Amino acid sequence: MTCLSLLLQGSVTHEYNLFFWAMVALCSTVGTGIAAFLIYCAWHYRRRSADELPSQLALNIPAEVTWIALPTLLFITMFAYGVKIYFDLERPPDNSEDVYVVAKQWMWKTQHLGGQREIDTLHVPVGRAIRLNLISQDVIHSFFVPAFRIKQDVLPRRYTSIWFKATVPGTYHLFCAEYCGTEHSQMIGWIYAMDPKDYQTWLQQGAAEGSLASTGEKLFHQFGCGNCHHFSGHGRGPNLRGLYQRPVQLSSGEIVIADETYIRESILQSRAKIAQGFQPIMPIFQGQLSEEQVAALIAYIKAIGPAPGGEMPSGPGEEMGDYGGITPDLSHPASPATAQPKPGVR
Ligand code: HEC
Ligand SMILES: [Cu+2]
Repeated sequence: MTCLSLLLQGSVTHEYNLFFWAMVALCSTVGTGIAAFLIYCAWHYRRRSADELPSQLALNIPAEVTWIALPTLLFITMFAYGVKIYFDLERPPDNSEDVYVVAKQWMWKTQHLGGQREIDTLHVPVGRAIRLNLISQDVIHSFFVPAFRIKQDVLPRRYTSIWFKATVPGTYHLFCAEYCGTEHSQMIGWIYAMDPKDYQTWLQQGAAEGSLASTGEKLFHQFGCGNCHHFSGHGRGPNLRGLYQRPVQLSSGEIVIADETYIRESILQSRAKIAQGFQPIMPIFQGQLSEEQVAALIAYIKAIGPAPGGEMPSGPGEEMGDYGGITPDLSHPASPATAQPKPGVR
């Protein structure tokens, strides 16, 4: 089982293996072919007498064209195939499930959207694409699951992401693949790929604190974010509804996409980038919020989603805690998918 399961589990694993072996086959065929031809020529055209002069061959156009065009085509095909796999690995499918991973010396802390937290383990359902949002709270680590053919650097201050889809239930090794200090070799864990039904049961056992987004909502109030960020668009801070993945115009003239890294930096280092039309009055939360809490706030900001109809709600300034009439559905720890209501999108 281990041997077989080492070969086939992830969705990209299959293609990845094929690509790898195709590359090995092509390169070794070309390599040995050239070596054999070289040895043959060295022997066949060897100098037979001291005064022998080689015959002067004229340029052979068809031969030249063949040995330039053929390898070029072969290797460009290989490159294109590699690019395709790279993009597949970089772009998670739309319906993938988010998991937040915080690395630290020397452990992996994982958080599900439903609020379930784990240390050095990650439970996932088979057949579902899982998108990991990875960040480190100290040095550089690397999230490596050989069976799924995924390896991604985990950096401080910046989110990186990678996705995978387990296809065979089982327990798979997780390693840290970047030397990160004394106990680096013990920074290991397990991915439990479960049957979707067992996974639902597993989910129901955790999440005592409610979904990740609802934890984020609590923090949002606890840290007074709502004093400035109203959901009506008339606060002292920008309306955060629909912020995720939206282009933001900065006062420096730059335009940035509000991805996880931007939102995180806006919270912890609010002065680093100032949204156009606003004053740099937001307190700096660096040191007050842990990476886990920031992840919860990001999950909350994502979950409040765009305003109904896609328009920014406008109207008279409203009280703090106003959600523009809709309360996001943050109450289902058992089904993380519902914690991200995107109208019309699944
Ligand atoms: C004193 C008022 C104030 C408080 C409190 C405050 N913010 Fe802000 N926030 C602002 C202002 C003003 C901006 C726009 C200027 C800037 O980018 O710093 C901003 C920007 C942001 C942005 C970037 C938004 C964009 O459109 O680019 C995010 C995200 C954010 N705040 C989240 C939070 C969170 C989360 C909290 C609570 C932990 C919080 N803020 C607390 C005033 C505040
Ligand atoms: Cu590490």
